[in-house]
Amino acid sequence: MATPLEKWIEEIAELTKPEKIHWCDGSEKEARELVKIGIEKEKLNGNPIFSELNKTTYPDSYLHRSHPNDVARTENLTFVCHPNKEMAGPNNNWMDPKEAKAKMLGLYAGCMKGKTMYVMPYMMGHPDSPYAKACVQVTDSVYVAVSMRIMTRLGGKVVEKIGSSDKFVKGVHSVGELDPNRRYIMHFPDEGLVMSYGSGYGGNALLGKKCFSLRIASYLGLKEGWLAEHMIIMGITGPDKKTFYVAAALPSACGKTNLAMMQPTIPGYTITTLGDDIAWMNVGPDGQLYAINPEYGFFGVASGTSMKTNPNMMKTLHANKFYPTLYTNVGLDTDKNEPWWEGMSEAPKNVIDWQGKKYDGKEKAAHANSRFTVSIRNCETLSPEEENPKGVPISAIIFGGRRSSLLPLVYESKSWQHGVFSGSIMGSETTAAAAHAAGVLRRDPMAMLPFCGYNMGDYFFHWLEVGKKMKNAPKIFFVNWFRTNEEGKFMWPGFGENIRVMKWILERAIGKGKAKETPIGSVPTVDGFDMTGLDVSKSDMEKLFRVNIKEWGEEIKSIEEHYKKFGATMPKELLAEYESLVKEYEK
Ligand code: SAT
Ligand code: MN
Repeated sequence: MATPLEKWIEEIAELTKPEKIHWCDGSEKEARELVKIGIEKEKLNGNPIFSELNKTTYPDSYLHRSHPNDVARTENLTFVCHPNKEMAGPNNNWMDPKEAKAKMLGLYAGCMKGKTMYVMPYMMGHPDSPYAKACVQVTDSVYVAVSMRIMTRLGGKVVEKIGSSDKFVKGVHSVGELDPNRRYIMHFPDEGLVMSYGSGYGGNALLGKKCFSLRIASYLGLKEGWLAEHMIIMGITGPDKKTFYVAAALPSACGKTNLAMMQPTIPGYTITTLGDDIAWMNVGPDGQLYAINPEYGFFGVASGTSMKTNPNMMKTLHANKFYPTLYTNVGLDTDKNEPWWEGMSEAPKNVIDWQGKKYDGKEKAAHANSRFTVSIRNCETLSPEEENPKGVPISAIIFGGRRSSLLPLVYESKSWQHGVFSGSIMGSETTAAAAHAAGVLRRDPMAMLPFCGYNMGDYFFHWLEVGKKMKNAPKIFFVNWFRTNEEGKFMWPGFGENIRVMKWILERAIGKGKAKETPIGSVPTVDGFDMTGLDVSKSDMEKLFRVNIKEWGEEIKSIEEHYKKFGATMPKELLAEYESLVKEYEK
């Protein structure tokens, strides 16, 4: 008797008509064979799928160039197909599930003719974790198959684990013609199914990542009482050798991965890394909040990563413990056959850019969204708790954003509800690197706007509900590394110095530490903040902690506009928090 998994694979093969079906076992031998196919046989836009980099300085590392029209997630082509539009909310594109299915079946018909279909059984989370989920993705891309080995716990005993059950998360992926007009990423939350066509890139194609672990999982979390969040997880160990764990959500261009791997500047402190992108958080049997990282690798932005911004990531990229490491859309130093990107070092003499053209310093060598894909097992700062199936207890939740004014370096929310309010109004100013004008504020609640798989008003409500289930809810903080002074200069040095902020957060989390109350929450007092050996003037520190509610007029108007978008689904508790902020302003 065929199992539901075997039947499903048969159905997909019937539809897509691959020449061969390859069930991935996740072994290194297999990965080496797939890479070889990508070097010798398959091409993309005239380039081999993989080219081997310098064997000595970048062993087991490969360059991949994607199609120039396929270099980032495509939110406009991403749909969440709930039975009705209201469930998807104003934060998602919606299509009727029947219509979406019909569209995808049309695109998939015969799309793998002459190709191999890779069947990838994988776990999101440790296989023994009560919070892990068994998944199966098919793909016709060897780049995706190799990437999934790095990013997930692929193969092993997953097929056995699924057995005769039909409860596994399904992903169907084909690169199709890489035609943006025939590109869709469709989510079917009720079926635990993702269908993706026409893109081979990152979050569009590695369906265990944003598609499942955030969009579908956030909806599962709503039904099952847990949280799937766009958060890093890190451990912080102080001089007393006690380790505390925090989870943090920061919008893009705020140094999220750098924070997860930071090198602390205060003696006696070390950090350990558990994840740089996604956290699944459940209330454990003891009423505490526990987090696991469902992923097993980093898909990090290469541009700007350096020994200064993230030395631990640079070391991770050279660790060469787990095969292989991929570089996508970076530049290439042709003398050394090494990857190169802006921010890494001075430009080498001979570079070709991410599209293979000679680099002349006018256009960027690496695409702004160039990436590396590397196993978390290579991580220099990996936490030993990464493999703990129970996850780690979370002492503090941190939200953040890039704000040049108004928001202090750090503040502590007054309660769980007030913390949810601060997450719900979270926003970041755009940087010049993005396609749009610099300095425009974009609200991105909990850094989940593109990833919440259902109506965001209901999501806020769910956060409030989870808070009520906990005995000992973590305190919620907000950080802003980007406040500027009168000359427009950043006042806070950031990077490894951020440990000082973490230290204060942990002191507050255990009911210690000095703080001053303000209308938006508590901020550090200058004498209660570790400034030993820090090159920031006392007056800048005072400015960094300053909250002047009289400056909040525009902000309040903008929050009102933001909340209006979610209409009647906005929880009344958050509207009440908004009202009390207005009262403080009007006082
Ligand atoms: O492409 S991914 O979604 O994996 C990365 C990102 O855009 O954040
Ligand atoms: Mn992300």
